[in-house]
Amino acid sequence: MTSLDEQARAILRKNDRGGYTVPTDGLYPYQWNWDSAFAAWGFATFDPPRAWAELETLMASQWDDGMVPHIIFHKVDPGYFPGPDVWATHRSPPTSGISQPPVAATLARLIWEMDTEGGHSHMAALFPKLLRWHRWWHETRCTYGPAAITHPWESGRDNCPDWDIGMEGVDGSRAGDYTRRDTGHVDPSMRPRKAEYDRYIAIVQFGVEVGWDQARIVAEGPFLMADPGITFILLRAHEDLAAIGRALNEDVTEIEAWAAQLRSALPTIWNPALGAYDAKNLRTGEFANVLGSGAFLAYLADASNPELEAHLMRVWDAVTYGIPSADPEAEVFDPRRYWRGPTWPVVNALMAIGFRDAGRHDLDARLRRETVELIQKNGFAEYFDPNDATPCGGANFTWTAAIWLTWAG
Ligand code: 9WN
Repeated sequence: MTSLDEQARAILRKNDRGGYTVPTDGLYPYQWNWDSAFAAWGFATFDPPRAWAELETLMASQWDDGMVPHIIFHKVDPGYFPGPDVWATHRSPPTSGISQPPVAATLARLIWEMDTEGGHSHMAALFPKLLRWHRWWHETRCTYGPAAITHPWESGRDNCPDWDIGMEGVDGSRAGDYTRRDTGHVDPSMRPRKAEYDRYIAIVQFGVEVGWDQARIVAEGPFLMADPGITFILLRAHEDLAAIGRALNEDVTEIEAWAAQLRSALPTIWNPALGAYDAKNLRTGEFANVLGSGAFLAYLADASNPELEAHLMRVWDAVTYGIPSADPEAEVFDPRRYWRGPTWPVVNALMAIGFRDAGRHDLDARLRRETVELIQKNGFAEYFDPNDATPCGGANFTWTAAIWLTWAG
């Protein structure tokens, strides 16, 4: 029996397609944005040059406007839907037309700390690209204050109840006929339902219709919601990018201003009725009234408070393993359905970065212990049932292996 460290390294090697890593074989055959940044962090523990290569491949697909897309379709694979033909962004290599949580600067900073000398030239070359991407977030997605998403897939927490009120306004009947591939790879009861998938596709179709004009998508698109998760991730990433810039003797005034502006917008996503940060439909101004993992990412940006912490302890104590993606006491809670209850080791790892920085070693130690137990019991699954540790979604998952090597194991 090989050790879990060895198994984790083998997963990263096996999911390596040459310069980029797929999240898992079969279900996700392309390069995904935030998965790739976690893969790089994992590689940094045993192969720093490969870690930098991962970030470089990701940033090489940056659009002219600065956006770094959520999927890069390096080699067409019929095993995933929607593929490049549906997204129709007409790029080479083909990409999707939305972005994903900007964890790259935060993880690049950690990788650089692990490879200070060897990583210097890589970090210096990546800095201007990360800067352009952060400018894109600021100018294109933060026009309402907090970070907005134009598609649930942009949040990375695709199917979480946070987006239900925004999805109600999307006409899924426009999607027409199509064949899903995800439900052929994993148990359909763990995946989003057809009604949600129809809407995902309809939102993509709108992007295609307007030629992926991001300003029009924000102004007129069928879905626009403030995402607490991305808001905290971006705020933290701005601060990490500024720290990287200072170490490189770059002028970081612009980045500091973005961070200050984003921090000052946090009260607009605090829902007093819920007593927590909350997603908000930016078309109507209505809060989702849903307590989810996005709110708890506040720790990553040093933005938690006692009221939020009381909720965190309540939802955490209500399950056995890890922090659940939705409130176990809420009606919508579904312990195995995609982002509607299960715990994600990768999200636990992000929260733990915040716990540690806040000096909350008690919370870090508990989360680590529970995440280790999940992986020891049931392997490197994409996510887990937080009540009984059932492994869910894809197996041999890149980011679960990566956070084992960097944090949990
Ligand atoms: C759509 C790859 C990605 C993750 C997301 C996760 C899931 C895709 C899907 O898989 O999303 O982007 O088809 O379900 O929700 O966070 O990056 O692992």
